[in-house]
Amino acid sequence: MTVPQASPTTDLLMVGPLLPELTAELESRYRVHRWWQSPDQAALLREQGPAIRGIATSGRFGATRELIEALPALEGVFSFGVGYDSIDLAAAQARQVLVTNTPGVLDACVADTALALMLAASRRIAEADRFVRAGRWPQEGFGLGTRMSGKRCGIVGLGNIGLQIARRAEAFDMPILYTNRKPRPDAPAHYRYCPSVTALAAECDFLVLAVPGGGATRHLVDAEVLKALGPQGWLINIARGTVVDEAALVEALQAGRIAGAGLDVFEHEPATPAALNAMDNVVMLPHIASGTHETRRAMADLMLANLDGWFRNGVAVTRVI
Ligand code: 8YV
Repeated sequence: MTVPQASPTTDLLMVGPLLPELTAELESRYRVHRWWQSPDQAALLREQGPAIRGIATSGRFGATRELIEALPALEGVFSFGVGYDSIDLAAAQARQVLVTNTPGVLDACVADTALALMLAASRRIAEADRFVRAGRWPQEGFGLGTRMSGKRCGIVGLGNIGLQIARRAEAFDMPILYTNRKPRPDAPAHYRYCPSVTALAAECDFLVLAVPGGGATRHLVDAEVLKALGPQGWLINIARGTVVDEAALVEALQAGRIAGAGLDVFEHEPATPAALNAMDNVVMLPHIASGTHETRRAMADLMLANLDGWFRNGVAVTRVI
């Protein structure tokens, strides 16, 4: 994407570290203030705050009400990532501050990761890798895994990412079931709608979470849902850690109430429960579902297009509000 270089006269507050090349691009086009590295944040707000017109952030760092309210000239919060549960939308709305995210460009990679977790957990891929590296193969046999092909895939949240997961799961001959706030009218007719997460969990083998985070989905997967998923069922989470009651998940795994889990996100990430760390039937990733060179570049381009679009032409490309 070729974008003419702007003179760096617009002030941006960068909340936390972003891709190094994105940071360099931001710094060539804007006057960037690095919030997380500031030794005196109060002084930064006092001295630079009145000039700051944009917050550059990510799903990880978000933007709090305090920060949004502390910047009188703020026009927009520009986020790297599709999820915006860490951004205080009500505070932004009240200030008439726009919020942008990076939808669409990461759907394929996030869906790829969901399938990778489904296979890794059920076929014991990570555990088998550890077995070989530990030099155990010559002495011992490695036990059997669970077949994934043909099993029922239950998707919680049939948005764009959910649809991409469904398409991939169909290539593994998996019947698709889903739940959503309401049935998706453009979903293929053979995808079966279930009215609740518990009903879906009871009818599928892989329960795959693809809903947005935030208050509305907090602990959507609780002890009751896990019980319904049952001892042959696998929980896969590429959404947000907050969607799962993690204490209930640990308990269900310890009691053998579900077969295992594949998790890219955690309730208190980057911290993960010690109990999960010790379980071979749980595959854990450090929130990397969108983490490929190609997708992160596309996310960076979209974030830059939002910033440049707004500050040059008053039009952001992908607005949340
Ligand atoms: C990013 C994500 O890793 O897009 C999202 O919502 O969770 C991920 O793609 C994250 O936004 C970066 O912090």
